[in-house]
Amino acid sequence: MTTQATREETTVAIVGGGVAGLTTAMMLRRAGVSCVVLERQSRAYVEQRQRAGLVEYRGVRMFTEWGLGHLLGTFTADNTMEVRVDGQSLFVGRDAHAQEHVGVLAPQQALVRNLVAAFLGDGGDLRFQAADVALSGLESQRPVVTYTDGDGTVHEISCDLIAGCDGDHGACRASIPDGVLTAYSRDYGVTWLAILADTPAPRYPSFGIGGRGYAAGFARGQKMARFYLEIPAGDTPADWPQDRIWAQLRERFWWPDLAAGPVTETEIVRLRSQVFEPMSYGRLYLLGDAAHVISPMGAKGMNLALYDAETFVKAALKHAQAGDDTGLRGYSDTCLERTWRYQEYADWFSQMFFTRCGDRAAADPYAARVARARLARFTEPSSSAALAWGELMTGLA
Ligand code: RFL
Repeated sequence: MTTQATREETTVAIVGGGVAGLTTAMMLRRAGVSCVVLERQSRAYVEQRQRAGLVEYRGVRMFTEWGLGHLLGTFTADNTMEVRVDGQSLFVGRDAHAQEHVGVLAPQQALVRNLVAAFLGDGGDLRFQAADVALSGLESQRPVVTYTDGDGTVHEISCDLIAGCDGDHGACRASIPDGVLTAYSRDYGVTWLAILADTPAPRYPSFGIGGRGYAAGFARGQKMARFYLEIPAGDTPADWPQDRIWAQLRERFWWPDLAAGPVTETEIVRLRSQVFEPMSYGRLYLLGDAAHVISPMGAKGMNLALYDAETFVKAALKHAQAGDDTGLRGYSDTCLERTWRYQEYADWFSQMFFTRCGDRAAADPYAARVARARLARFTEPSSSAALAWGELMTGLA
């Protein structure tokens, strides 16, 4: 005997309850457009998954414009960055423009937690542990999303639009027929150990580059920090016990008294970037990591996901409220234009820090000196180079 699926209707079916999906849901709800969010994981899981930490100035402005600024918290960032090149400290981002347009330190899991609470508190429809999400009829006027809930009941949701917000390994992009999308990718050949520790972060976002290897450290709260160490490809977290982590951080930052604290999480991260074009197919629109992954060197992935959400919502509102599909037709081009500008920033940053100033500089000493001269240029407050850096940091470029 086959079980009959439960049939439902909504305007926008959102697959994935990460930052892209939840921001989309919250904005649609604010505008009075019905939506359902389907998230594969449990609420507890998504609320503790730690990744990004900063919503840049442009993102803060966007949240504020939508009346959602309170969801970001009030822990403002300082755009100053300290770069220790073979132990010599350089400061970037101290010009007036960068200092006036600061972002907010909003650990991704805290932002997700706040979005979940706000959406549910507002009566929003968010379903956790939605298994086996599948999409059909993408080229029709009413595509369908099916999933199985925790009790084994199969649900069929017919909708106007699908927001594919389910990350790089989700079901949405995989539902697009072969040959439609083109993937553009870059692997930097660099592996990081991403570390979370219960310890106050360095005073400023900090980088250690030079002959001793790469390290970086960022605040994730008053007493929580994210660190990165470049490590040999093939290493596993087991190769990096706590003592070795702290010894290497102190060495690469040239900072013998860097305070240690309990390491709570380590993860291997490969530095890569990837963009899929176009970002839509029929009635399916890809948002955030489902469409593009950006090297974590740029620290922009979460921010890009937020802007995709706003672009999609504005287009969906025109569709739902006025039957006007011009925004939906332009969605992919609008997002790709911004995505590639951010990719360029992350690529430039990665090249400058790794292959030029970094420990591989020995392979090309001329390029290393050129890169260090370029870096020094950004440290001159009020120079146009510093202004350009500030625009990229704040998201205003
Ligand atoms: P997410 O956050 O991955 O959310 C996708 C959601 O979809 C769910 N899902 C499904 N749901 C239903 N059905 C399915 N079949 C599903 N498959 C997946 C998942 O459970 C999840 O809840 O994607 P989104 O919303 O596009 O957001 C993108 C950001 O998460 C990502 O770009 C950033 O985390 C990248 N990133 C950083 N970005 C920054 O802006 N600044 C940073 O400092 C920063 N640091 C980082 C990062 C990413 C990292 N990782 C993952 C390598 C640091 C790290 C270590």
